[in-house]
Amino acid sequence: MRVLTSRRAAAAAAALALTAPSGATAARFAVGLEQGASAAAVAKRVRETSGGSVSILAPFALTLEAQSARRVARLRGVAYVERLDRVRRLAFVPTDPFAKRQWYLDSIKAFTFWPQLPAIRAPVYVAVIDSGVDGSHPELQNRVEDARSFVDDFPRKDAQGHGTFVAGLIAAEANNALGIAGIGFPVKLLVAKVVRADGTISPEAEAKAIRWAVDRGAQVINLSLGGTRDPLQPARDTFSQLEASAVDYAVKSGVVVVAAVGNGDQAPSLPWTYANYPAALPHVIGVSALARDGSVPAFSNRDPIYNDLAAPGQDMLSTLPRALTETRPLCVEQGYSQCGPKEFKRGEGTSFAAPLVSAAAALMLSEQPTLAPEQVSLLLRRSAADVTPLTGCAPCWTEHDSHSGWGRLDVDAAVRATHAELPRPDQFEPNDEAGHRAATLGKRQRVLNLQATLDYWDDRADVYRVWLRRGQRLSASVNGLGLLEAQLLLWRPRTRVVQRRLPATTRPLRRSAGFGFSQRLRPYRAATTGWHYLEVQLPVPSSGGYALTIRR
Ligand SMILES: [Ca+2]
Ligand SMILES: [Ca+2]
Ligand SMILES: [Ca+2]
Ligand SMILES: [Ca+2]
Repeated sequence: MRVLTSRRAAAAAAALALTAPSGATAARFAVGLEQGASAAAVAKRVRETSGGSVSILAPFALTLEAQSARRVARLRGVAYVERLDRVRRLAFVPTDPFAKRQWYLDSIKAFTFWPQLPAIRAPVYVAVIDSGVDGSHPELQNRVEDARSFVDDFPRKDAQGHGTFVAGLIAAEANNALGIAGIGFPVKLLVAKVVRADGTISPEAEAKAIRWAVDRGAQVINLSLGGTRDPLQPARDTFSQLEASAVDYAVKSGVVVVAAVGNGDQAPSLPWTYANYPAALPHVIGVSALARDGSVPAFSNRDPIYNDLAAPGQDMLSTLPRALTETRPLCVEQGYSQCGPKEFKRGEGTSFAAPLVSAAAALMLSEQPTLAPEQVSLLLRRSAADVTPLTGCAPCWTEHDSHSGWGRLDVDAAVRATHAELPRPDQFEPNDEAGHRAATLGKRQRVLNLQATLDYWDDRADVYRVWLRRGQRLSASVNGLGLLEAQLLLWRPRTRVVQRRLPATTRPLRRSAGFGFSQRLRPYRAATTGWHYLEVQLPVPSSGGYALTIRR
């Protein structure tokens, strides 16, 4: 063991020596050889011309270390000359004139993954369900694939400006020598207008818009909107079953749903300790805001569970409809938020944090189009940069916290993660409730073995419909594979609600016994014939796969 350790130390010392600069100005080059050229003969000519040191790398190239490789490219037998000592992963830097003022681009490493703006293979469709988008805006006119209004107004008009601001963050044309750079360069927008003139949104319009976006081929849905959640005061809790069903429809269709956790200035008190709906629904990626100094602003709602990650949401710069900025005719940057009304001038809110995550999800799907929503969500959370007191947020503790979720969005790490080992998808999602929302299992097989996943923050329950005849016995066991301490609950036929039930109204027929990673449901003899519901539930913070066995 000692030998190994000292050899490693020696190797480390050698590596350090190699990375130290050898001569102040010497640079390294690759010199490509023309087909059929003699490597030795070309090496001699290169050495004489440059005065540097040359070695043969392979039959097709030489390496040259010299002050300069000027004139080498013109030598007989040389195909090309290329510098070798450049950083391989140069970040693409957008040339848009306001890009330097988009401080959030660096903070989330928006373009680090790409050495230059890549050619777009296939577009990724992102739905912006909002106040409409100014369809004539020069930064957005080529990015809007389709638009539909679910209120009494035109979808490509945006009198309020919110939707155009959100759309610009996601998809403003990058590298067009104009204005800002949107992050999602492969994105085509599906614009669904749902905000009424008074600024409110009906759950019907939202649900119709989600359905339209899914059917129209959206791969990501951005919801920079929401309503208050208050589990302690049901009277002011705005849970909507319709909204939950619409989100289920999207998740079932493989669509990533991103929502702002909401701003406390619309809540009963500030800061507010619960994420808004729809961010607080399972499978929805809830996004909180970060300030430029790394803190989480007071307006950004806290939530110990449904706050998934944080992204910049203060001092934001984006596109605005010209009709809005024209009210300030002396402002030169027409069509951008710095010329907008007060509320957009230095745009802030979780509304503007969520679109950065939507764009990141689109970039991940551009790399790996087959990713399931729960894979995108888990990769985004796992690759986030932890927000702690050291990064500027005094009340944010290590790893997940109620202020910043899993931390700051890191686009580079998230996109890289799509090329590494992927988390297991769950083919039964969404199956978070009893009734029609449960996953139906085959009626006939006596023994059912299946594998699925649970996640305390995003998918706390999987519910399966299991057919039992009167008198038939059922037993089950769940194995959390060393990670999950899952429980089993069996519910009687015609149960509709198990997650949001009032505790006194319904009780399970059986609960599993045991502690740890393996739990068993002792045999139950059915009192009536019908679809029973077997729920696998995760009461403690963890995430991973499980194996479920059902015998009847
Ligand atoms: Ca631009
Ligand atoms: Ca943290
Ligand atoms: Ca699941
Ligand atoms: Ca589930």
